[in-house]
Amino acid sequence: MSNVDAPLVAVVMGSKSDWDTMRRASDTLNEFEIPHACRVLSAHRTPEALTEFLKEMEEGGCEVFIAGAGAAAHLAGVVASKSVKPVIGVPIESKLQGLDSLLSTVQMPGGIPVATVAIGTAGATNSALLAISILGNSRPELHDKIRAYRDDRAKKILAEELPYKGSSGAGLVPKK
Ligand code: C2R
Repeated sequence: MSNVDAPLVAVVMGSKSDWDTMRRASDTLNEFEIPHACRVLSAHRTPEALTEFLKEMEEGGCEVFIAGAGAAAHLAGVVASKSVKPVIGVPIESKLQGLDSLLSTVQMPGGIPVATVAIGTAGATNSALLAISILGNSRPELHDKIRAYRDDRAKKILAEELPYKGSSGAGLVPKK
């Protein structure tokens, strides 16, 4: 999946089974109108195709890579080994609740960094926000959009109502 403009962000994932998580990254990039590409590619299963894709993306002007993988998750580390662009790793939930994915992604030995976000959908969304924040260093309008996104979320939170009403300070009582 890719959109028509040259991708500024490339999202790779180790398996199609990761898409339900990684689509949150794509959705967020779409919300900010960031041209991006999404591909299933694996460091273990398709190493040559991964190398080719990374080269193609870099040559096309891609500025940030996002890599989502589960279990023995080498994908983000391998992407980082092949590019000096920022690489953001998303640990995918697994049979071990994603702890294996998290540790394999976050514990890069010194020298080749992977910026690792939270396990699962929160991490996928945040990977896109972080990528947009990086792109915004040379595109101030994107930082403005991030501020607007945060303001919007803050307004929604402040408008939330719980099914309880505060009492005169003694605690919370159920709403009538
Ligand atoms: P399947 O569902 O296809 O069996 O994949 C994928 O990211 C997925 O979460 C199970 C899990 O294997 C992961 N996978 C990796 C890599 N390639 C696939 N961790 C890799 O290169 O790191």
